[in-house]
Amino acid sequence: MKYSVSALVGLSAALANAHTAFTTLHINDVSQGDGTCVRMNMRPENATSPIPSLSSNDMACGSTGETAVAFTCPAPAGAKLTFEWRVWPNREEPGAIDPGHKGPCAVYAKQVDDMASTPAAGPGWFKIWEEGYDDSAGKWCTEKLIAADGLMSVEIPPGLPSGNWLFRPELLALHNADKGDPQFYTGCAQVQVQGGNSGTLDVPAEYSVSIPGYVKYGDASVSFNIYPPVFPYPMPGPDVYTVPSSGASASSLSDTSSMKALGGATLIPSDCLIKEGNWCGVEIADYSNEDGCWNASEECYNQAETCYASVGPTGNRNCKVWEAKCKGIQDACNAKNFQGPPNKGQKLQDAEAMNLTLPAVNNLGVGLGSANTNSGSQASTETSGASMATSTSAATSSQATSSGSQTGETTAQKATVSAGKSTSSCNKKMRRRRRGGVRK
Ligand SMILES: [Cu+2]
Repeated sequence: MKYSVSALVGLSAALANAHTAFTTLHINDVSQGDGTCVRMNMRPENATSPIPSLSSNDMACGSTGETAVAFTCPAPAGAKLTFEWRVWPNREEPGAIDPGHKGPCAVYAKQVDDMASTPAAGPGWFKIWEEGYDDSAGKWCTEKLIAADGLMSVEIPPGLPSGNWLFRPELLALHNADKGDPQFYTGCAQVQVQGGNSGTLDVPAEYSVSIPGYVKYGDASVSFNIYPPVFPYPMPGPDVYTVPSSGASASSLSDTSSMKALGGATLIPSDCLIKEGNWCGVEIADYSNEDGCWNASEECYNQAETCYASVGPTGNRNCKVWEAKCKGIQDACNAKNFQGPPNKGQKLQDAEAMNLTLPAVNNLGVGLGSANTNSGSQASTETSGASMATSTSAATSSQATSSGSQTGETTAQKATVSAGKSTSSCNKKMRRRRRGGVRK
């Protein structure tokens, strides 16, 4: 029973179209692992393609996004979420999105009773952050995203009730919008908010939308000509909804059962020796004789096969790490060392670790961190946080209002694109470039 699984599965190369995909979720600056808790298009051949139609259910969580992934990531109420976008989901090359893809960004949220079975498509979505065109910086949101190495951060509104949530980052590329081809990119993060309000959030009707349905062909926001643009740009979708921080908004307090909050959600098992996407490798049972050894080897390779079969466009690096463990068991069996498993319970080295440094979220409506320049972003003001210390004046940028209209402002959630690191040079020492907060 010697065989190698990696030979069975070729990692499809692909995707040189310079589109983009949301691949990786970070919670409070900790990467959850490529693909973990992330609904993305699992078909490698078009994983980075835009959503084919504005009326498609794919608009909710991307193509194949109606299918839940196995794991849901826990996050404390008010946590910082960072969404990572890549041209090459497997990091084969760096880049967030082709520079020709200019347009706005947003993040939506939806509470789901059952993570596994509540449809993503349909009603219940509201916008927690957006940014369009920043006049003062002369940049679209996507341009700032590129400058931030594809990293976009928002704060979970502290007033959100505990429970299962889908968080949906969205990019819109407008380069062909005037020709009837607006290109949306999206995906969803499966998150279980913990320690928040109880009950269900009542989102006022004017802020609550269906996806698909919240934007239609012909709308000004998706027909906008960027060559040359005539501002202001009308943002797609509803205004950002500011979630009240108190429990006042938590309407029905009757159901506080934590069981319901857990509905359909499987958190990452604590006994994972290593994880790839939404697969987790668990230790092989003890054995003490020859048969047991070979059975253990086989069980290990079976897990490897499951790993390779489960991977999406982000790759299979950790499946290979797991497979090396299996090889170790096999080698021990051949050496007639029938006690095992070797290195029992030892966590395996994560081949995906990238040592990113994600800057703090800048508060309330601040858009993508626009470097240390004066570019400022959205109007919002009440930013806080260290990097913002100097920024006092508020709605300086006149355009904040003109361009993004309802962008951010006081409403939006803390948001910024963190000045992250290149997603590509995973093995290199990451640059320590850090883009501070927005200065006005
Ligand atoms: Cu594209």
